[in-house]
Amino acid sequence: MVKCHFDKVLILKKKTNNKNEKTKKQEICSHYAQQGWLYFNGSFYYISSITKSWQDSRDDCLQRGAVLAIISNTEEQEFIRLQQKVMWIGLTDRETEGVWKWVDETPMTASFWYSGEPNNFNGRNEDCVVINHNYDYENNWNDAACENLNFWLCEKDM
Ligand code: MAN
Ligand code: CA
Repeated sequence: MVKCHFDKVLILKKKTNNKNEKTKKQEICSHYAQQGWLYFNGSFYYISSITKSWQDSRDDCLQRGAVLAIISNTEEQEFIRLQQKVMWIGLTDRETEGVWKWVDETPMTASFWYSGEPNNFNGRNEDCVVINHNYDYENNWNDAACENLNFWLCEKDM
């Protein structure tokens, strides 16, 4: 069975839970790990091996019972950029230009734009966000045309 490395908060929670609860969590974790999902800080992440448009990527995540990744803090951004892959995440301003919203309708609070982004490059309409290839930088988001084909990242809460 694949063991999952839980963060401190979960370990503390587990101590107060009964044994069944503990085993259940480990089983869920093992199940997802076997299907190639990565575990980080209370969520599972799925990195696609093919490329799709932003909307098709979004639909794929929904079919997996997940959403395109929602990045809430620096630790999560760090974990994601360390995957070293150009991937769609669940952020868009396609409803209202310049108003960035996550796919769960929450407004963008923390942001990690690469230098010069977002820029609607060359007057193109770039309404969807990818983790770009500047993995060495803490800030590496880029706004890109939603029709572009990219790998994508799904996220599912444990
Ligand atoms: C490409 C695209 C743009 C991006 C620029 C940065 O043209 O990925 O979205 O802003 O590169 O130079
Ligand atoms: Ca851009």
